[in-house]
Parts: sequence; C-alpha cells; structure tokens
Amino acid sequence: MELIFATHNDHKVKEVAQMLPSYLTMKSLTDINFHDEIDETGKTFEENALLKAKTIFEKTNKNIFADDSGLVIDALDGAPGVYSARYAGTGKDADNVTKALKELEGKTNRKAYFISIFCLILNGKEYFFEGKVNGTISTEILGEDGFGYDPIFIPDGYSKSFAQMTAEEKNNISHRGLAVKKLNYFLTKQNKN
Ligand code: ITT
Repeated sequence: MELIFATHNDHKVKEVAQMLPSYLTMKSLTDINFHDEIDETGKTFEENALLKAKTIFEKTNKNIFADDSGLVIDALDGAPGVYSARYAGTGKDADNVTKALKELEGKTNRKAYFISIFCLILNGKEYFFEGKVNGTISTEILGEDGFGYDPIFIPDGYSKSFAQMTAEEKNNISHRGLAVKKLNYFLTKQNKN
C-alpha cells in the first residue's frame, strides 16, 4: 500500500519512516514534487491536519496522511499550540525555543504537553489519530538531537530532554510515536480485510 505524507517537515518524515510497517510505502511531498506552502488557517490541530491532508488529496486523489502537532504550555495559556511552527515568526532568525524559554522566565509551573493529530484520508474517507505526551519545560537547552522544541521538553518519568534521546527512545514515547502506533494498528486491520 502506498501513502503520501502531506508534510514539508523532513524531521517528521524521518521519524515516521522509522515506524511504518514494511507493507507501507511512504511518499513525501518532495517525492511527488509538491512544493507549495499549505496555509494552515485552522484553529485546532484537527482542522489543520484535515486541511493539509485534504489539500493533497484534492491534487492527487491518492491515500494521504498529515500530522499537525505542537507544544502546549500550561503557564502560557496553551501557547504556542497550533502556532508552534511560527511562534517566533517565520523569518530566518526566528527562534521558537529561545522565545519559549524567555516567556517562561521566573515561572514555577513548567508543565506542558506535546500533541500530534494525524489525519488519514483512505479511499476518500477521513480518520483521525491522536498522540499526546506530558512533560515539563527545562530552564535551558538540553541536547542537540531531534528538532523544534525537543531540547527543552523533558517527558514525565525521564530526566533528559527529547533532544538527548535516540530516535528510537523518542519514538517509543512521543506524541507522534503514539499517533503513528494508532495509525499502524488501523491500517494493519484494513490490510487484513
Ligand atoms: P508541516 O505542516 O509541513 O507538516 P510543520 O513543521 O509546519 O510542518 P506543524 O504545523 O504541525 O508542522 O507545526 C508543528 C511544530 O511544532 C513544528 O514545526 C515544531 O516546531 C513543533 N513540534 C511538533 N512536533 C515536535 C517534536 O516531535 N519535537 C519538537 N518540536 C515539535
């Protein structure tokens, strides 16, 4: 079975590629030569995931999935949330991590969660899968691996950030990892029928 992953984020592609079962062939937007930006005008992760999947479905009529994800910080009333990718703006110097650390300066409540909503369009029908991981925001940058907010997110039950974990460790517990597990379970059932 072939699925297109409607994302321009190569880090997402890399993480998901490590988790998909071998009967699935994943094509990225680069593979299908789609380079246009998709305007994420939704107010929720679900709306944006659907918007991304639908845009590519309407262009290709193929089976698609998309991931809309972000970091929700308690003491910042849920920011950056759906705006996680462009929290500090979209310019070259935009630094989301520095901005989040600055906004949290002096705050004792460091609770946050990462959430990922996958929207799958399979044979024209829409399905949603959610993954969520609770944690805390560190007071400084920890580690160099991963991407985005990984260096400041410490998942509950661990003493290191996502950026200090191997890809496998992160995938095992991350929001995206959990959503992909649900997606895999669903697709494997469909594949057997
Ligand atoms: P696409 O829309 O093309 O998929 P994007 O990066 O714009 O790529 P989102 O709109 O879903 O994706 O924004 C999610 C942002 O949240 C992402 O850019 C990161 O800043 C952050 N994020 C999501 N998952 C993350 C993770 O596993 N580790 C670190 N940061 C993450």
